[in-house]
Amino acid sequence: MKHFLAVVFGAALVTLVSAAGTDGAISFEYHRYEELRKALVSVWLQCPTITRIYTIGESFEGRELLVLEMSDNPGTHEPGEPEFKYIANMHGNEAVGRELLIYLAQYLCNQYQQGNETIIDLIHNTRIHLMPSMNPDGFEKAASQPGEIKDWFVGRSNAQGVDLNRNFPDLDRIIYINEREGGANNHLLQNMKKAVDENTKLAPETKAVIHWIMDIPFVLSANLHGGDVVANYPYDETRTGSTHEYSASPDDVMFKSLARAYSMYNPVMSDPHRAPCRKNDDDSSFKDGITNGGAWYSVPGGMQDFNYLSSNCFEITLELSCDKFPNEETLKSYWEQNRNSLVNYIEQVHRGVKGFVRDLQGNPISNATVSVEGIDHDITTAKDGDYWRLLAPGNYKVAASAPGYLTVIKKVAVPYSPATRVDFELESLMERKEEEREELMDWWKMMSETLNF
Ligand code: GEM
Ligand code: ZN
Repeated sequence: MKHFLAVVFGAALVTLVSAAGTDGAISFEYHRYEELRKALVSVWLQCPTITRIYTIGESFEGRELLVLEMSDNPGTHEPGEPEFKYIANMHGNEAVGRELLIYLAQYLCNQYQQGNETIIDLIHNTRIHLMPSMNPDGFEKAASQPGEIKDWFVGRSNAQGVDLNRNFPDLDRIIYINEREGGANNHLLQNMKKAVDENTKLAPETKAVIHWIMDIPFVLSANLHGGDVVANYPYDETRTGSTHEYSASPDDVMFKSLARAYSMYNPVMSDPHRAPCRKNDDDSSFKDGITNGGAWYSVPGGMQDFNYLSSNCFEITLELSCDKFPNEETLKSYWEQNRNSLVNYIEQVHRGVKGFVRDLQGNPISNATVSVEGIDHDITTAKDGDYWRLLAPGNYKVAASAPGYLTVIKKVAVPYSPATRVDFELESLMERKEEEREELMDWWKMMSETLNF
């Protein structure tokens, strides 16, 4: 189908004509920084009621860390609606994920307008945040190398030479101590925002993303990389410090299921006969197109585990292409390989248990703890008392608790999807004390009347 789309962009009239290498309004080419901005603005102009562009900060060289949000209510967290994010290009030389997120934005907007019900439901029930580039400085450096073949490392780090996927606070080390000696099992950076701001070792890109993770109640995320083809899940850092060692998180079962939900829809990633990217690659830990991070190789200070250990957000790492910066002509085939995976993975945010925690008067209790028996990783309620607890199918005992309230425990059966709705009403201990006092008074009155004094 030929598309002719004219959109007013600033004062200029930008005309996009479909040609070879395009799919609807998607044009499969690389986008430099200015082109990336324009591509996001075009999506916003085409779908203004379901999109918003915002920035979470600036790179070291002053480029904006742009996000396109897609939701039926852009700009607001709707109580009960889960939030999802994709981050790409944190290694500036890994270009495929960056392009795929631009194409995904264009695709979701097109499909929404064309009445695709799956996409309409997804956008109405999810707040989706797409960040095509976490390292725009690195990308410009990688992209400005002459010729088609790019160096394997140029542009990987940010402009200060920092590898952003080694720059996050190493919370794995803390959780491994807490596992042995007792201590918090999540939200390890609570009340430490100031320490983050003052830490001179953190790159501006890292700081901006840390604040983003801490400020928005994200439930699920993926971090798009290149250089191999696999869906990688926590933990990334090994317990003993050895280079290769399976490093299960408390949510190992769910993480495997999430990684599979991506790999299984990608015919290349899930192909059991796929040849390794390079002859001597050690991908012996890959099965069904997924791997545990530590089993592959240990990564300290990564973003994936930081999400899981500092917030309620579950993140996996997607390696999308053997080449980090492949020829432009191959971009369309990467889109075709990953399109269904990208959409299906967003759908995973609607699994497990979700609901609200409130007091007996119906007031929301924010920051209440939701814990699952047998899984040593608690999540907390957001501002409106809403929570989302991703869980694989099974029977669970779920508890909601908050300081000053009596804990409530419920038995829940969880199917593969959709999420089971479970609300909690917590009785405040103050109310309980008042009730007990009144009961005691009644008893005393009755006794005194009976005994007649
Ligand atoms: C990786 S990140 C994915 C792999 N994680 C583990 N634990 N092996 C990195 O940051 O080194 C690969 C990449 O750069 O894409
Ligand atoms: Zn990478």
